[in-house]
Amino acid sequence: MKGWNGQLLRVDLSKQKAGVQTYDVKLARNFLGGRGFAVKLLWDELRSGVDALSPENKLLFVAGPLSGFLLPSSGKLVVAAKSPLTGGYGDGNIGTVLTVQLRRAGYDGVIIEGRAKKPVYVWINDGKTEILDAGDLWGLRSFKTEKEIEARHGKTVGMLSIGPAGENLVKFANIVSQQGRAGGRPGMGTVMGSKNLKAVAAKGTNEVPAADPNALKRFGTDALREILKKPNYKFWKRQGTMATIEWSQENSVLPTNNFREGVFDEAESIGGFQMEKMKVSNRGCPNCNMTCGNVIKDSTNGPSELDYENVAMLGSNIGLGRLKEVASLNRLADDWGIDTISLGNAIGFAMEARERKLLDYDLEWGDLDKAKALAEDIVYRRGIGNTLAEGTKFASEKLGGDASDWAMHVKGLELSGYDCHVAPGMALSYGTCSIGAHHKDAWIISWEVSFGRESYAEAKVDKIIELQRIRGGIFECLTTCRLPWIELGFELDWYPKFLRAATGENLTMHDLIVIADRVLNLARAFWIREYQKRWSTAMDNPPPRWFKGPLTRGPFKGKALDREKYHSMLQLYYAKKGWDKRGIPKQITLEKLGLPDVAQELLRYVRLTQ
Ligand code: PTT
Ligand code: SF4
Repeated sequence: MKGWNGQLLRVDLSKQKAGVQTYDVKLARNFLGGRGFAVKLLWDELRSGVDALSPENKLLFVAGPLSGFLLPSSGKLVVAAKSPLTGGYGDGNIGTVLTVQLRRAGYDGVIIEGRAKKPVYVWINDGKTEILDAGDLWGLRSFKTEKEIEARHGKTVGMLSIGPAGENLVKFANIVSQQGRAGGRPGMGTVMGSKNLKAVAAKGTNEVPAADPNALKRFGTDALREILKKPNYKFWKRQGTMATIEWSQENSVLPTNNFREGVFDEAESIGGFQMEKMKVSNRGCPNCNMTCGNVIKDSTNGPSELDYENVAMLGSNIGLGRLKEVASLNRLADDWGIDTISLGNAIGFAMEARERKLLDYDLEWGDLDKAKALAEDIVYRRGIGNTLAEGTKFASEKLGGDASDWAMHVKGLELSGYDCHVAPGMALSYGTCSIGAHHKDAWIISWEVSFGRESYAEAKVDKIIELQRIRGGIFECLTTCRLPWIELGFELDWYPKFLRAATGENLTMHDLIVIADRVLNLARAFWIREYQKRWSTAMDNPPPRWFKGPLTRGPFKGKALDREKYHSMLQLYYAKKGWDKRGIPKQITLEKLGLPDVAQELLRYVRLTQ
């Protein structure tokens, strides 16, 4: 095999053993890599109903066939497991040197299984893998952990680690790398913590085999040059995703006070231009010339790397309008290894609960010290923090009353940063994303705003399906960053060319779309197998707030989503996907995608429509 190493590393922490597993070219052709491999392996190797925090769950780190080559923005890695937050399929995409080192060590992925008796970390040094004692690292925050591991194994190693949130099994703990890259929103850091695994580090010294190394080199050089020429490149380097703050405010989708509103009075002071005044450097993922991490200095906690989601969720959504303060909370979140999006939701939810007198805790919109104190209580599971550490859905059920109406999640995963009171397409995208409420699979909002905000037209359903295939399918399987394409217009037809030079496989865009459909349907099947008779179309609904509680401010004052029209869109979406009225893939759909065995297994749990 070329492009793919054809090898996975399997590490059994219970048995303290690591072994190499080869895989078939069929897996590569049918599932490509990254999310594709992750979904397939989790489907094949987990039993239905497995406890996500038990040794039986598996944690996967999977690269794609372009990772490790000098191709644009190719330093990303999928981290996946059954999610302890949602009970369904969970993954995230993290930029990390580990991807490059892992591939150079000869692996396309690592499967972590079992649970170590005491804290450990895994050290992969080319062909040799050791499971080492991490007793002295346990309890450390993630930045310190990285420094310690670098001191042991050298500055060039690639590494992923968890902080105290993962250790304390906070359900939305994520995994951190390079002091500011973080991924695995649906509790991938929690699964790591449940396995007593503090970190994974790797170093590899081999070349990843390519089918046509000369062509690959040429394409890489040309593509990187092409990116530099894109008209938006200079502005992107200045602001990265932070420009979205001003855009969201202008379009009334900036999450404000627990998604109650879409405009925030202090948006300007947390926006991209304000950030530029404070920025000290750019950081990024390996093999990327777009380096979008905006570093600003926070005098209390050290440098903080700002992205749109971090600032929207830890800023406007909790009423905090001073960028320096947002940065300080963001830096802490990275150091604790907790997802900023879910944290911003949990804090916003608690602030609203306190306002409604459902919660007795000293909190106020926009008060940094109180927000920090609550965040720390969540990370260390103290008092109400212990309840919120289980996720906003759980906390709302515990608080009772109408709290579930304004607990902002889909399937248990808290919403990322777009208010959808007047964005039915984006609401449907959240409703049908394969991990819960995340914009990863279909960020339709910018297209939707220009197409017609209030429309529930079929064109929106088509656009969502198209985006889910490209973003949630192709990019997640390749594990390359999608931002060159979305933000700068870097053309999609580069990718089949890269793939051909790397792997020798002649995969057309159409072939890639079929793979995407296979992967997305298998992810859906995973959810159905977990939820079985508990599955219903309500799982694909956005939070009730967007239907019931119209905006009270801004250009769309008085507007909210229409429940009936949303449901018609959802049914149309199902029909176009080849799913039945319950949102379950039809038998024929699975068979057409080469998944007849999946259909047979699903039949054990639910009735399938022909
Ligand atoms: C991603 C989610 C996002 S999406 C952001 S900011 W964004 C938040 N970042 C966090 C953070 O930082 N620290 C923290 N403690 N928690 C955080 N949670 C949030 O996680 C990220 C970039 C960004 S920045 C985006 S949109 C794109 N996402 C991609 C993707 O999903 N797939 C892909 N093929 N390419 C992508 N490119 C972009 O990558 P999750 P990163 Mg991320 C500090 O992790 O779980 O996928 O959730 O990994 O390396 O930081 O890059 O405005
Ligand atoms: Fe990483 Fe940003 Fe480059 Fe994407 S554009 S690879 S997120 S630095």
